[in-house]
Amino acid sequence: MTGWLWSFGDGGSSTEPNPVYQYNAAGNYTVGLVAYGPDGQDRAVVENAVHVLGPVGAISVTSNLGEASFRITGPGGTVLTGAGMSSGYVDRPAGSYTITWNPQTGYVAPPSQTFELTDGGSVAFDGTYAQLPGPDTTPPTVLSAVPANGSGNAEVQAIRLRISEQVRVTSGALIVQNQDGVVFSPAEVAIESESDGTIELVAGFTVALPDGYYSARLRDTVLDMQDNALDGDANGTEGGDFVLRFSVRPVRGDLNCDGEVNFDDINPFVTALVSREGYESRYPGCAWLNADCNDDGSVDFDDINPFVKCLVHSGCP
Ligand SMILES: [Ca+2]
Ligand SMILES: [Ca+2]
Ligand SMILES: [Ca+2]
Ligand SMILES: [Ca+2]
Repeated sequence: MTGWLWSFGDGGSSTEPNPVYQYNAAGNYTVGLVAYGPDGQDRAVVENAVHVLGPVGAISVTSNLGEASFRITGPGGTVLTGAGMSSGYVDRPAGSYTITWNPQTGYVAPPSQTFELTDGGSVAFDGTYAQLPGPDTTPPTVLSAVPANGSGNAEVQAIRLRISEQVRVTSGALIVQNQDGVVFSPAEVAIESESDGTIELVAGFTVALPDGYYSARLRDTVLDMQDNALDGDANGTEGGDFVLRFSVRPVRGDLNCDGEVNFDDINPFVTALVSREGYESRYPGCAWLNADCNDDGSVDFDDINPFVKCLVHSGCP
């Protein structure tokens, strides 16, 4: 060979046999070579032989959703698409990149974001899909009550019911009555919301409830915000009143909680004598200590004769 002519695809050329050439701009270049010798010339052309990278950086994409997918537009209209919770791109030309998240059923897509990628730098897109609330199919339930179900109380001026979620309470939904069917209407029914999402329904009376045996019934006309009816009977399906039984200053000798002391109290008295637990489960709301007819703080066989006296006198002396 006696001569060489290189063309580098960007207008540059060289006649060196083994030239070193520096490109000034990123791109794909076609390199050609014409070699001369005593017998003529040879020509070789290699298209896209050189890929010159410009200033580059890295892009990472993260999201909170496996089904996530996105589209990134970059300098010169380049488009990157991807999916999943994590993607990465290297050697991306510097410039402005904008991500657009595709919609996913049941979610609010993250907002679009734009970042400037600098040479040697990196940008990180992070998108959070927010789940749309699904329909509420869970009925509200009563979690606890004050006074407690089955308790005897010195004084009751308010009934407090802890309910699992926000509800709409219509008038007449809470009915409080004593053993004679006398209805006690609360002066005020207030709802107090707690940070854990539960609420407390407070029925306050202007004066303490008179002595007696009570039932407080919260009817299943109480609805949550999606119209699911109260599961007051706690059987897991909506509907069913919640019933609370308690007593105020119970009447000694009245073991069946009807406000009177008579022969109907004999069987429950025997039950109370045998087992407090058995009595309280059999007569919820009744006070076990009503069987303490000699007033010594316990229920035992010493109460039998005093109980008989109470029976005879239709009430303990
Ligand atoms: Ca609900
Ligand atoms: Ca139910
Ligand atoms: Ca009775
Ligand atoms: Ca006793």
